[in-house]
Formats: sequence, structure tokens, C-alpha cells
Amino acid sequence: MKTQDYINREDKFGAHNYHPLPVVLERGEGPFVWDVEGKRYYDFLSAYSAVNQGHCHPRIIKALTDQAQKLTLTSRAFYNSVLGEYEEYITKYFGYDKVLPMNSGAEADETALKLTRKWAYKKKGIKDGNAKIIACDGNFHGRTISIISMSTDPDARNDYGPFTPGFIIIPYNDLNALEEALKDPDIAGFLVEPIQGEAGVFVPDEGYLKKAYDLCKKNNVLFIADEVQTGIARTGKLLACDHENVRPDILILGKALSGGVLPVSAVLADDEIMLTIKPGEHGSTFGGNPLAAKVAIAALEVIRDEKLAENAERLGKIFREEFSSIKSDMIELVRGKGLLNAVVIRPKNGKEAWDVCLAMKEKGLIAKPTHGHIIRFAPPLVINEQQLMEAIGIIKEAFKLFE
Ligand code: IF1
Repeated sequence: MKTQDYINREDKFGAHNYHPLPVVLERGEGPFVWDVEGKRYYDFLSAYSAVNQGHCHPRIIKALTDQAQKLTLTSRAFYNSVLGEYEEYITKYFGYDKVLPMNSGAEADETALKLTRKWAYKKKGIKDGNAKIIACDGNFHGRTISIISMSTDPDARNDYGPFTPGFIIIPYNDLNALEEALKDPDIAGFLVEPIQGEAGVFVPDEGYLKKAYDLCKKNNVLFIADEVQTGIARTGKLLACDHENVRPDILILGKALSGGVLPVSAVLADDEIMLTIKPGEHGSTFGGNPLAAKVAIAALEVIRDEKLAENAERLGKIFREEFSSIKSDMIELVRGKGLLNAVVIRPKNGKEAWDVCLAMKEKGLIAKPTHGHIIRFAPPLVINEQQLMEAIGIIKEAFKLFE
């Protein structure tokens, strides 16, 4: 079978909820993926920052295969020998009292919303049913009905109503708007991405997160950081909040928490918040399964032992410097932190971001546009300087085609 055969088969039997780049991947290792015709590519999307540790990291795969031959799932109806080890490891790793293990990022965000409402009624004393949560314009927190109820992206929310009430939307990176919204005594939490990924890698002003956190504390409101995409070393620190020494009241993790091997997400908080949920009040069949637990421990060990946050910090600076030297009137600007970067593309002669991505694909690098005119560049954090420079060479050659 050739590439087109695979594409035709998916088109016939699969839902059309994505429009992928026309490349069919078969194998991955480190920063590379290979297609069904054996062609190698630099992966500059990293499965939306889920494979920060590189594709099929041997240490994570070993943790998976070892545990897979012992016990994969017990449900939480019973204890198992691995979950406690993982809970102790991850809570000490990030510095919180407790973790609530889930699977997808959306489930972790939903869990954070439920925790915030529980805390509002049980601790803050907001009248039952009145809790409100502030979110930002341009947010992306997942695809469930309640999460898209706070989305401002028509593609994410159109024709999915009726929506869940209780969300207040304010502009991102706007402290005055937050201060104003916090005057409402029924506000329970402020949910924010430290850098808005899907919106096009919007990095807020220096100090925004810290000042937002302080405003929340002044108003007895929970600061909830969605680090599903920005966490796990992607932006050059373990967490994007670490750039401003902000410790979220509720921390949401996903994606690279498993190194892209399994869906593993987590919500971390201290006892005052976490213990508002009692036995039987929340759960998940696969949440905290032994396989995910062992995989997540290995994935976090790799981040620490291979100093991937430091690598992301150093190579991210090189990437942005190199990019700013590319002379192309299609490049409006490049922005980002660590190895989460994006380039805003100015269309030229009817060519746009998609065409640039097709050109890069031909030359051996895959990336995908978001919102039509922005290309996100997010390679696995295991990429080394020589590989990064080779990848940048490919990107430069691609832009030359449009001169
Ligand atoms: C898609 C991008 C989108 C996320 C943040 C929670 C979730 C995500 C900050 C939910 C998921 C993925 C989902 C995927 C595209 C990708 C994405 F920004 F990473 F590019 F959509 F915004 N919080 N992001 O980024 O996690 O339930 O997917 O495990 O849905 O198209 P999930």
C-alpha cells in the first residue's frame, strides 16, 4: 500500500473530524518519524507536545512492556501495588499534597472544574449552584461539552449547544479585566493556560501570571493552571508557571506526562482543595491504572535525568534567533518560549501556512498550521543542536521556494 491508499481507507471508514497533512507515519524514534514509504522527517509537532521525551523513548517503552506483562488495570474498586508509588512520586516531583489521576487532558480539566466548584461550596461558602469560573478568550482546554462551553472558537463550539453555564470569559493577558471580573463574590476560580497553545502560542506579558495569581489570592479565588501543553519541560522550565515562580492552586497535566505512550493526565492540589471530593464523588475506569502509573514515573524520570527543560530553554533561544534571520516576506513574526514556538505567516501570491507545511514536508520536516495562518514549531525536547540546525536549514529552504 502507498500513502494515498492509507489516506483513502481512513477517509472511507474514519470520521472526518481532522484534516491531516498528507503524510502517513509508521515509525518514530527520538525527534524523527518515518512514513510508509520509508522517508524520514523531523517531527516539529511532537503530537501537540505529547512526545517531549522523543518518540518511543526506550526507558518509557521498557516501563510499559514490563508492567504490561504483570497487571494493566484493576479499576479503583481495589488497591494496586503501583498507584501509591506513582502518587508519592508525582506529588513530590511537583510539590503538592495530592494527585487525582485521570486519562485525557480534557478529563483533567473537567476534574479541575469539579474540584473548583466543590471547593467553592464546601470551603469558600458560595451558595450551591452559583459558583463561576473565569476563563480567557482564545482558550483551549479540551473538547467536552462543558469545556467548549467556555471556548471562544466557533469551530470548537458551534452547533454543540446547549452549553454549561457558570463561565465568565475575559481577554487573555489583561489584568484589568481580571481585576474587574474578580469583584463578583461568586467567582471560585480562574482557569488559564500560561501560554495559549492553540490560539497560536500567545506568550503573555512578563509578570502577567504572577500578578494574576496575586489578584486571585487577594479575592480568595483559585488560580488553576492548565499546563497540559506547556508543562513537562516544553517551555524551558518544568512548568511554564515556573518562569514566574507561580505555584498554581490546581495544576493540570497531560500529554507528555506519559511521553506520548498512553493517555495519562493528572490534577495536583493540596489537601484543602483535593479532599473536598469524597469517595464515590468522582472517578474513571482507567484513571490511575498501573500501566499508566509506571509509564508516567518513567516519563518524568526521563525529563529530569536528560535535563530536557534546560535543553528546551537553550535550543529554543537558538531557534528564535535563527528564525529571525530568515528573510521572507511571508514571515510576520516568530514567538514562543523554550521549544514551544510559532510563526505567523503572511499569505503571498495565494500561498499560505498550509503550502509552507507541504513544502517543508517534501524536504523532511512535518509541522501543521493552526488557525490557518500560524505554524507551530514544537520538536521533541530530545532534539540536539546539530539536529535543530539541520531542521532550521530545511525550514529556510522551504521559505526560499516562495520568494
Ligand atoms: C485536538 C493544541 C489543541 C490542550 C490544553 C487541554 C487539552 C489540550 C492546553 C485537552 C489538547 C490538543 C488537542 C487536539 C489538538 C491539540 C491542541 F493546542 F495542543 F494544539 F486542540 F489546542 N489543555 N490539545 O492543548 O487534552 O483531551 O486532547 O488530551 O483536540 O484537536 P486532550
